[in-house]
Amino acid sequence: MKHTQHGAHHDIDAMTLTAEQRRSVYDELGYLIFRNVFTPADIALLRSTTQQLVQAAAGLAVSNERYLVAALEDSPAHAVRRIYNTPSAHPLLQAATSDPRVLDLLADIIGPNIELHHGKINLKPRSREAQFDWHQDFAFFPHTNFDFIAVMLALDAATPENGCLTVIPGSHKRGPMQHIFAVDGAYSSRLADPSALGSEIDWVDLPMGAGDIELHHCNLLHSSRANRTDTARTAMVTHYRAADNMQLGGFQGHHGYGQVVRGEAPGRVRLQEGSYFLPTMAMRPPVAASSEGQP
Ligand SMILES: O=C(O)CCC(=O)C(=O)O
Repeated sequence: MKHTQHGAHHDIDAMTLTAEQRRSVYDELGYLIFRNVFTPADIALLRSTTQQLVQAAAGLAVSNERYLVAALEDSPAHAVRRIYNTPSAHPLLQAATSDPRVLDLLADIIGPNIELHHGKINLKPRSREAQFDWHQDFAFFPHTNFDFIAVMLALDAATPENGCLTVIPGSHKRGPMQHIFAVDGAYSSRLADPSALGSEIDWVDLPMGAGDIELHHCNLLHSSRANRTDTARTAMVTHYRAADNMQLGGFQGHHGYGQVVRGEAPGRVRLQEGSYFLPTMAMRPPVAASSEGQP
């Protein structure tokens, strides 16, 4: 896979933009990057908490409801590639999911009433399995509208070499696409129509520094490659939605699911006109020994 170079707009620090400018860049590109939102001290704490949780999984060779493990290359051992359900994993991680710095950024985009959907930590041990195929998050968690956002907080620097996020800017405007889900004991989905990925020249890598935040629209096509280095690439990924957005299919019921983290529940639902594919897996929380449908 060829790696594209970063275009000029990808170096913009959305921290320097007004709320109106942030909305307009988000509408155009489908994502925003905010630099240095969390301090080095915050990141050190979140990283050591993550390390404690990873150490607690030492020797685990089969995934369970807390950990997704991957087979290492050139070694019979396994390593953690995901910690599920961060809001229930540790009080510090729970606090990070409702951190006002994050919610302030979100409020500019999806409004004052915000619900938590689910949270996880993605790690990239040196394993071919620790990568993400191209997908839209909406396909896994279809909702009544598109105010459903993933927030990625980098706990380590992410580079093209260690598997930073790659996106197709503007792809969210094409709306939800059909995904094919596979039940093979590991995360697996693919786009029904791979031609939607277009030309690699339009793919953009999003390097991040520890403490940076990337947020993206639920219909933004994104992926990330396996880590080809010995440098860690850890990211806390939390999904939020506007409180008038209701889920139509896919997994629900993660810890903290539907919790209002900012504002209030308006007691009504907003519908985005359209016809959407429902994921082909049952509506249930993640299950031991299978990460089926966990983007
Ligand atoms: O951690 C990454 O690089 C990608 C994460 C992602 O796409 C996801 O969790 O849905």
